[in-house]
Amino acid sequence: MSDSVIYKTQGQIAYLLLNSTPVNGLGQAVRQGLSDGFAQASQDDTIKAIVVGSNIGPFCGGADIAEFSAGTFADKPLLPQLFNQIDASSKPVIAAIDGLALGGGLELALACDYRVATSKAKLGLPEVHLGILPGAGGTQRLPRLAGIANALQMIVSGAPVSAQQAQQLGFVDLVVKDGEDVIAAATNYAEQLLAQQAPALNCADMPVDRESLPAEYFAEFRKSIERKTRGFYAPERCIQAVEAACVLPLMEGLRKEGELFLECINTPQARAQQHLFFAERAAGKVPGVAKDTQARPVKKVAVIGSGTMGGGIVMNFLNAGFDTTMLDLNAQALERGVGVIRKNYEITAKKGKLTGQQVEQRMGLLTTSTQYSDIQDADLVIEAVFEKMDVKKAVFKTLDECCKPGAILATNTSTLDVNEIAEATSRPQDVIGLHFFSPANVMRLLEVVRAEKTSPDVIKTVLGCAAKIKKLPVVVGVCFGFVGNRMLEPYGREALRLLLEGATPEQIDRVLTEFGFAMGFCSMIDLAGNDISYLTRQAHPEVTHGDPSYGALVDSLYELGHYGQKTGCGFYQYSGRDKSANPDVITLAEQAAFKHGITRRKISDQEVLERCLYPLINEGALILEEGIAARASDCDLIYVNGYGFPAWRGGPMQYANEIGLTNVLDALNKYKAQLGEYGERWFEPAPLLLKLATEGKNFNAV
Ligand code: T1G
Repeated sequence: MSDSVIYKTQGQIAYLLLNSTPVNGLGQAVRQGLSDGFAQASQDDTIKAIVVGSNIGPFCGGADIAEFSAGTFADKPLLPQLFNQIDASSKPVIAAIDGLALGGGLELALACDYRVATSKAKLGLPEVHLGILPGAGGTQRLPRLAGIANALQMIVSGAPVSAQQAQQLGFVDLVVKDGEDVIAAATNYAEQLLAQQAPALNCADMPVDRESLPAEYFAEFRKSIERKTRGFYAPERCIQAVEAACVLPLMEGLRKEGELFLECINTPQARAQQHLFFAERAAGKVPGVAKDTQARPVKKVAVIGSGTMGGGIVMNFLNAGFDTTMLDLNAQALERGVGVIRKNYEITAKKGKLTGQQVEQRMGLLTTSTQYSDIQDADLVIEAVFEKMDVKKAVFKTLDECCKPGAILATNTSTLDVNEIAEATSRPQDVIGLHFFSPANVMRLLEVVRAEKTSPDVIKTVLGCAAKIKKLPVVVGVCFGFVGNRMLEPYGREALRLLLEGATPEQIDRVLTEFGFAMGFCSMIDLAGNDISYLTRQAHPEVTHGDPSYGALVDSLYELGHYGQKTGCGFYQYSGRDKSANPDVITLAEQAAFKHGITRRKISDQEVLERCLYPLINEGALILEEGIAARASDCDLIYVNGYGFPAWRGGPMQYANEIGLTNVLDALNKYKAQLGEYGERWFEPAPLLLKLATEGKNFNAV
């Protein structure tokens, strides 16, 4: 028997202990070990009960996700058959759950007769987050043990429950204190069962309480999740599987589950979501930052600037329990900033997501000051002042003079050169960019900008802080716009150019939202403010590469004071929550087209999509060539978590992998040829894209 599962006996009890770091993933070796161990225990007449547990701590993190893309998840023994054997066992099988039982890990436990768990254990079926559904009995056994409604909620949300909740829901029999030896507790439980001659239970004999739910229950449930699951394939299949449990006997229900599982596993969505799973794990591995690099201690945090970004950044650290000082030279602004933070917390409390006590606890960690001397002992300082180089340099010069040695000095700039800011201090090795996304207390993404001299332990430290404030850090290099805004530039350029050539804001936004973006480009720029876009371009004229038509429509709107939502008019007109077309935009587009000698024509939806997305992808390839991003999946994480790119497509680079780099290349070359001088200027394929497409490879090869 492989050492992936340890088999041992004690008296009349046999133990199958999963022994595969890091999370007992149910790869082929573990499946084989379980199958062999179970067969041995079943055939041994001296054995009256079986305990399934872990030899490495966490019970089981589920199927080995890496096997899906490798195709080895179908190597025998198969999980469903293995769990059916365990479920049908004539000897009671007890699961001893510590830490976590997720996916196939929970399905293994559900196939057991009884479950003992430690109080800190997390139990869940997160498969829907991987674009699949529980494929080893979860959709059939959980409804029998916890009821249809609870099972449906757990399976479609993918959210875990605590051991106590699982006990209330009926699929955990005993909860023991955290830290208690769960194997010993399961052994006691098994001995009690044997003493009571308790029967082995078989899920096949357990009824499903369909009658307890209204006839339209599933229809209502579908409606309730429609908006948030738009584009995802798996949620509907999860519902169909649970519906099957309501009408089919267990074995037929399991067959139906298996069919639906295979339907999901071969979808672009499943590939995309599993790509993002591993992308998040890979993002934490930063070239040049050794695993054993020591992080610096961070207890006290200071944020310079009490505006929208400053306040949002402060809230992250208060939420995570850090002593946090908000500094602003302007006392009124500071007072206003504190007021906004408290108001935000009170709104959250009104929604029942925070208690009054938690609001006061967070506000209690907040200190304000107008004096830099008050933050000299801060371990981490984050500057969030006006986006002007001389303003930022002045702040960093002051921080350099007043902050203690070893303090990390971070800038929240979204466009400026972090190397230049670092050189304004005598300690550039302690300077780093922390680019939060607005609203900073909500958006999960954190672009960590590594400057030329940023030291590895500074990077290690901010990655640790990011995890504590529940952010997803992605490390990028210094260039204009870093990764996110730099890739957004060609996307926005093309959307604006297409408006001159004949598209409408409604068409552009419809195509992009139908593609899956949370918001179309014209609505997004109206939200962010056309003035910001105009002023950023004024500060960085080099982005236009001498193209006179570049951003012409934004210039016209800016000159008219049509900044977007903030002025009630931009690409659309706004009155309150209502948004309507702004006919002036077409007139302004016609005038700009005439001025720049652009022929207006009917634009197809396909052209809108390709011209907005492919240059963005192409810019991603340039970024990879320059080493500004360490891997293509980092670009995907940035777009999915910071720019509303649909997660079910896995990000722009994964999307390119899915449609084929050759198709992206061919389309770029097509527009390069079709659009004359403009095409020559803006549709040159990146050498890396050309190379990979020519070699028949994709961005995962980088
Ligand atoms: N398969 C393969 N590798 C896994 C894994 C898994 N299920 N879970 C974790 N890893 C790796 C991960 O890539 C990382 O590797 C290391 O373990 C530590 O993970 C039949 C079909 C368990 C809560 O969705 O949510 O069962 O980067 O950094 O923060 O119905 O990992 O070190 O090389 O995340 O402590 C369902 C997925 C599978 C759970 C631990 N299960 N895992 O979090 O560490 S589908 C899941 C997690 C399934 C059945 C179906 C988390 C975790 P490396 P980590 P962590």
